[in-house]
Amino acid sequence: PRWLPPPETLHLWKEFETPEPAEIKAIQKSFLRHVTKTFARTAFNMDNFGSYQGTAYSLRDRLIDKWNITQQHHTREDPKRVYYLSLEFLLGRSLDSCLLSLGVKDIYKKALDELGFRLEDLIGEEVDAALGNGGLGRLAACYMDSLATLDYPAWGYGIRYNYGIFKQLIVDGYQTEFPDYWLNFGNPWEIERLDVSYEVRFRGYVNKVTEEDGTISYVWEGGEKVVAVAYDVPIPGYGTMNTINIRLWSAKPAREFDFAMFNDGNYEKAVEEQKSAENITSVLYPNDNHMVGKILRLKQQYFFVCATLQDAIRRFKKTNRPWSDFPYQVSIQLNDTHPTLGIPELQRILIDEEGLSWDDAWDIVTKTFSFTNHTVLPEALERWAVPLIQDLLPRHMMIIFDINLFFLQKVEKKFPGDRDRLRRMSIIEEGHPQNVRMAFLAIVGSHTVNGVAALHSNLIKNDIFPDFVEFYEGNKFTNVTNGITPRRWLHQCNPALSDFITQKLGSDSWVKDLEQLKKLKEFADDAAVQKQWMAIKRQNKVRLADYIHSITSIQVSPDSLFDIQVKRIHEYKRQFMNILGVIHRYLRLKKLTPEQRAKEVPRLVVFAGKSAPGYFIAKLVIKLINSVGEVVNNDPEIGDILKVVFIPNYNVSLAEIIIPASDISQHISTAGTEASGTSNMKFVLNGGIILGTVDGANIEIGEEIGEDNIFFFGVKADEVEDIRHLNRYRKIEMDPDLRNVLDAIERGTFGDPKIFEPLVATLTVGGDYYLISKDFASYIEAQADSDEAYKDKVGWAKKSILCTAGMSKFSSDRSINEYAERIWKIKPCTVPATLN
Ligand code: OX2
Repeated sequence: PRWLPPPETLHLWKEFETPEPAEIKAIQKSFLRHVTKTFARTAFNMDNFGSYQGTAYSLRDRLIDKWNITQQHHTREDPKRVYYLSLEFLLGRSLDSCLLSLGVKDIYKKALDELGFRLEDLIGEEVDAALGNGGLGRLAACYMDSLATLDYPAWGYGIRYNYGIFKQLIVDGYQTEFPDYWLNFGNPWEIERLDVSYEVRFRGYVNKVTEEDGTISYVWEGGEKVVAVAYDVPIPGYGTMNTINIRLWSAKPAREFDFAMFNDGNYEKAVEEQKSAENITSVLYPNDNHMVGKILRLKQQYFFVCATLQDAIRRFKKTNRPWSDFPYQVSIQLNDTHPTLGIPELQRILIDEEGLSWDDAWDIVTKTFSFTNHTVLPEALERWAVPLIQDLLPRHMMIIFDINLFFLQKVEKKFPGDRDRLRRMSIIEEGHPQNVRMAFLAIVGSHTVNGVAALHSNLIKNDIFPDFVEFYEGNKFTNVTNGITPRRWLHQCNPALSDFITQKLGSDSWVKDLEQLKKLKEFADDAAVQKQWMAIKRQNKVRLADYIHSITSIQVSPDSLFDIQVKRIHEYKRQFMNILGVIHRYLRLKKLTPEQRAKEVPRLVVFAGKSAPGYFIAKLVIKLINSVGEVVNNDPEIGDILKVVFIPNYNVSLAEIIIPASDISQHISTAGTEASGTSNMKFVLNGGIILGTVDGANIEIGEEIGEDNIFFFGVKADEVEDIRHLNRYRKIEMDPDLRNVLDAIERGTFGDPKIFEPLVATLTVGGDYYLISKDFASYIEAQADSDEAYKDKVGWAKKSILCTAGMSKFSSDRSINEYAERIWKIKPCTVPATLN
């Protein structure tokens, strides 16, 4: 029976459930209470970390108040909810963003100031929550911010990895990896929910049961069980009550301890079992855009969807609605194919546990799920070996086979006798072993499939899933161009520019309504605004220069052009082409007289990004960048005219320093390979100019800000296949400038050339799959154009203003509203300040 409070005590609860007033004295009291009582510190035993903890816990109380009211309000209203399922959430730090969302940053600053602490110092004490690899995980974090801010009743679901993405150190120019044990000092931003837990089964066997009336059912039994425990991360909307939840699952052993085993003297085995359960959520797989078929990863995926669906179903069942209501109460978004096992899992629950017919169950499933594809790279498309799934999830494998059978029957009906089409469209790929094509399963089990930028959504339709487009007659496939949250990626990371924009627009309403930025266009030619605008840019460059100096001891000039490429290191993103371009520039500079050199635009080229630990070629690119930097930065003839810096351990917090400081940022993927990109949006929002290919969201950014304000180069996506084909069948004509650059490497200009042989070979004997040679001349030309443009200070300032002014479309608020209206069919549910 449920516990109910004695009515005469209700007022006591009320007092604690009502958010505290944001007053200096109240803030100081809650800060000191946490510092002394929660963390057992005193006035004479304090440091910045202690005050970070006290501040975070004080803020956490405010978050929880809002979060509780939100949850109670949603329970009362019971709106349709969206569940955003993602194996990655790259949240970064929370303190600053929470202070801003709750509108209490200034008052906290004052309160702390009076106590002798500087808020800026505390903010730097927080470790990043880095439960993601790159764009995909950060997108999920931006979407949570927008869902909360726009008052949507939404939940994020993910895994609470004990180790986030590894820490990158550069040793002798090479990437080395260190574990990111981010929970070591506690995590103020989560609430452990030992009361919310579910069992998850693996392996075992499937029992076929024939009922008296002859119907057949299946029961999945035996095997081993682990428990999923919930950890809740509140996400406050900006300037609203709505505070949504990311529920992260952590694996625990099902039984506290196997005492039978223990008593048999098998202590070690009993402990081992304990460990193997916890292993499931131990570590984030550090691959971006690349699939590795490890069994532990498959376990993570099932563990995650199994716990999540039990949680969603428990919430649905509270209101005693019929199952047919489920898709009208629940929408589930799959962030890539990683959570696709949710499709057979829901089907299994509905038929095996809830007793629905296959058809009724499948109708519910396909009305509930929708799927976002984030890549066209073949090595990133998930395929799991049938025997692996059969062993780990025997009942799911049966269900996947049945889903496939019924699906192919429909294909056969629509295209009779087309054997090759059936082979192409089968969810099961023939081979030794057979494989499950997870994207096909996700498409068949979803009502809507979207790509993440216009070009990418077209490539999905025309190049990677054309048979499915034909089969579903164009329905099902759509585009939702990615977006970024303007809260973190302008208001928080660039406070000077944010204040200036607010001043010029006369209001800060742009923070929640990015359409307002369009009004900045009026100021593009205003000399005073231009001056102030570029002064802010310079401040941000000084901040980055200081950071670079503190980390690498390299002195860079804030008066040079800051040319930045920061993202995961990947061949398709072509950091290799960038550094080859740098070498080309260096060789050219070396041929100039000192007088000629003095007329050049000084340039700082910044790289940052992690390589997957097992990605040999990507790691060599890092080494080459550092070797080139070593030579160039120490060449007295070159001085400030060219500097090359690799900043180690790129993460969200570093991005917040780097992005506002760019003059140019590079987004130079081979056309058709970068689905969208999202850092391109962040740079331009901060008044940086893109030098990039006609790829991903670069194209739409160009449309919005105007082609005069972006440096495009390179072949178009529809030319790539033909060029690759030719490259395979004839000797590649190496661009002569590129040949020179490779000669310099091979001469040993940047150290032992043997080291770089495998890298150089990708361009020569390797067939240059990413078309670096083909694009090299136009890349160099675009770089020269950017030098010329930078000399015109007024013209550049105008471009920069027009960049920011044109970015309205790329707010994640716009993306989320599109998903909500067109795909999830959910409406905002405004949470009142207090409940009565
Ligand atoms: C990334 C894509 O590579 C990137 O282009 C996109 O902007 C981002 O997802 C968010 O949509 N893993 N990471 C991605 O795709 C996959 C798969």
